[in-house]
Amino acid sequence: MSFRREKYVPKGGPDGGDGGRGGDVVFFVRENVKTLSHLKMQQRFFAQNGRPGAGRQKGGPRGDDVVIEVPPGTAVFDAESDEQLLDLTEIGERAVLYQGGRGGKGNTHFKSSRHQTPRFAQPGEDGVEKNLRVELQIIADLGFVGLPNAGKSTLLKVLTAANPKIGNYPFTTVIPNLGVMHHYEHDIVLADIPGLIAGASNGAGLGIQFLKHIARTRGLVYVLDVADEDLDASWDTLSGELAAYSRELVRKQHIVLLTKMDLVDSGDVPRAAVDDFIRDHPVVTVDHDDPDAVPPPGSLLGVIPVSAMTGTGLAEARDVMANLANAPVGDHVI
Ligand SMILES: Nc1nc2c(ncn2[C@@H]2O[C@H](COP(=O)(O)OP(=O)(O)OP(=O)(O)O)[C@@H](O)[C@H]2O)c(=O)[nH]1
Ligand SMILES: [Mg+2]
Repeated sequence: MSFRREKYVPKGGPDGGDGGRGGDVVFFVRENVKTLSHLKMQQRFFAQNGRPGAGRQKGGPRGDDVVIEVPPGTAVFDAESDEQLLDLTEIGERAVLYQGGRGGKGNTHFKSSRHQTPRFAQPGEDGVEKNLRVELQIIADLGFVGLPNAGKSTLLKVLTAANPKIGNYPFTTVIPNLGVMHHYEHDIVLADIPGLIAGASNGAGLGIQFLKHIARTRGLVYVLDVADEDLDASWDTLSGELAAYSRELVRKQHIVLLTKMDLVDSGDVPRAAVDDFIRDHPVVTVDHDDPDAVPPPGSLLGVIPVSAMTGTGLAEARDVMANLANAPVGDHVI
């Protein structure tokens, strides 16, 4: 996209008024705008030039603003420097990205006792022309994180109406999937991102570039495969990579789903590994009826054994996930 604003250069007569200001470039967050697809149709936006000043010291009217409507979750970047310019999350938010250029000064300003008939006026400021990149960052309530092949997409499929690709190989998911989980009167948006591997925070694998998609979630759902050789090692890899990526992710409340429990029930995987994990990872209990009971940031609020295949534990998982999505976010400092 490209924005262009121009300034009128007034050529007032001897009693010339000032030129009007150029219009502003404004982003406006509108609730019923859901995507950025309209920006694919129109890629260039112009705020209007200020209008010329006129004789008899009449000032020119201001140029019209250009207002670009975007959904909540829109981030605006300078396409050249990659600097983030706007982070638009609130419905109704109105952000002036560039102010219209100042109007020219009519020649009446240059009258003086020695210069009774000034034959010059000051030109208005030139407008700016910028290339911007506009990105919609998903605002899900909860984000799944897990190693590749852990079963994240399968859980999204059974918990929501989403139909993500599922495969018995790593990196089946290459772009994030979203699904809506209905839980009583609440709709909870879940984000499934590609699997993370050790070194992801330094660029290994696929997942880390998608962590920004879960950066705004209210909570994280770690998905661990009970068939993993060492559940603790899987946990350490995931939490280590998230910590290396950003402190903010570590401060999120989270739960663990120990998935593929059907493999334990069938005897293919020893139950002891699951019991040990639950024993070694105590959860913080929260009194949901007490509004002041806010657990500290980064609390583990549940460890639930589940199976997407048989449905074991999914009812409890839904309840715990709903609590996580609606949990108050504390402002403790750690
Ligand atoms: N036995 C069993 N297998 C499961 C279960 N959930 C998922 N699987 C299998 O595990 C494999 C991986 O599942 P996915 O849901 O694609 O895993 P993922 O975590 O999304 O994987 P990536 O997208 O590659 O990170 C598939 O073969 C699934 O059928 C389960 O509850 N029990
Ligand atoms: Mg997947």
